[in-house]
Amino acid sequence: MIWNQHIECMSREDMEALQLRRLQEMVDRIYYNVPFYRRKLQEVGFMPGDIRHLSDLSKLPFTTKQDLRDNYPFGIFAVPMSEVVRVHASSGTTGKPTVVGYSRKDLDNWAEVTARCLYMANTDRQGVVQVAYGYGLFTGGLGIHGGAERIGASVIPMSGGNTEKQLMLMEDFGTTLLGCTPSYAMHMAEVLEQSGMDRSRFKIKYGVFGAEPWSERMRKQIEDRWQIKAYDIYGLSEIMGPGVANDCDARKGLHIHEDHFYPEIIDPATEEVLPEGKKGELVFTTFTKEAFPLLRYRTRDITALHRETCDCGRTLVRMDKITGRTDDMLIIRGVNVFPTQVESVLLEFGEAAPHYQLIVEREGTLDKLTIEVELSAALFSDTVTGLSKLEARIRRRIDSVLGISADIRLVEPGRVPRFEGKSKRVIDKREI
Ligand code: DLL
Repeated sequence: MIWNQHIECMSREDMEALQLRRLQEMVDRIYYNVPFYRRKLQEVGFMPGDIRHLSDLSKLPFTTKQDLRDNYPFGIFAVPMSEVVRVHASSGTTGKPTVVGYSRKDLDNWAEVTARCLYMANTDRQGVVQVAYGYGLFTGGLGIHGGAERIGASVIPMSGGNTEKQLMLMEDFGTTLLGCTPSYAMHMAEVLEQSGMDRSRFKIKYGVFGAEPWSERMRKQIEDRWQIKAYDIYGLSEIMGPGVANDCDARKGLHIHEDHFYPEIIDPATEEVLPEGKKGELVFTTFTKEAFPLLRYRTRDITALHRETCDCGRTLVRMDKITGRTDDMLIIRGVNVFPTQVESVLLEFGEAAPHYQLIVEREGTLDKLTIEVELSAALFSDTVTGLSKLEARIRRRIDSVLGISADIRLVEPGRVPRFEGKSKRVIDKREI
């Protein structure tokens, strides 16, 4: 199902013409309306009217998270507060949050792109959408909510947590699509299995999961345990919130709504733009945002782009499933690893539950990784020899697939924390 055939299946030529026009308007707007950007653009000798090709974008400066912090709270807004109808914020681990603003038109465009995502996940006005992303300053809840209302589905605005009630209403209200983080979907599946409720009484068929990296193996586990189709939804508050991209039934990456958000991939070290298909840091320029436009925002997310037409018929550029963020990457004795790579190896073992945490410590000048892996309930009663054999098998597999040595600590079911929102997989004791 395609929500906006005209845009989502537009020829590359027409899309690029639209993007160029929108980029020219956007750069002019920030030049005249945002002193922060005027300064930045003047520093590189840019004059309004200088954008003649899309590739001219690569001459313009980046925006970083630090720029947003330096201009806290509303310093980069491009419209007066009387035009701002909503603010959201992402809670950083330290200090002040990153604040983002929306005009009425921005909310309208947000609902449009999120509607496209829900259509990709086979949900239309017949759908009953249970939103178990957090409502509040986090963009997840209200973002999905807006898209679901736009398509005319029936929305159940649950927010995160209260798992038993989520399940009860899911059964009673006939939810067909669930939106939440993949880690919470996993936790809900677990509570459902333990509750003795009858899965056949549920109508759920689809899920849109995101807000954190998750592996293909985690997707398989969620699909098997829930007996649903799980779609990957991506976004970040700085650019809009959920709905920047979503995957379709072809599962060949996530379609980016590039008529609103223009992606580039750069080498994070040299800041050079990389060619199609090469992995690097994802950078976004917003074309249509009025209240909080961003020029070449460095997301720190790592992916690659693909522009050939998808099997689903959409021509929208696709990005690979995000494997991690530049700031999530662990360097264990010189080897780079992302938590999702560890997750993928652990889930090869049927005996391991999909709950784990990575503990990184420093011993002298070397980093030491301990992986806490939760056992499935069935295996927990195994003999000590059985368990130490499993531990050795996991250690060898981590070593051979990822090239790192890690201590494996098998723990009893329920020991690793569960999450209602974004999960915390890494405990980095090196910073303490
Ligand atoms: O997490 C927005 C969102 C809400 C997306 C609900 C999807 C669903 P932030 O809190 O600003 O916004 O966090 C954004 O989360 O830069 C990625 O690192 C990560 N992220 C979001 N979606 C995915 C995904 C929301 N599908 C940051 N896969 C982003 C991997 C994701 N990482």
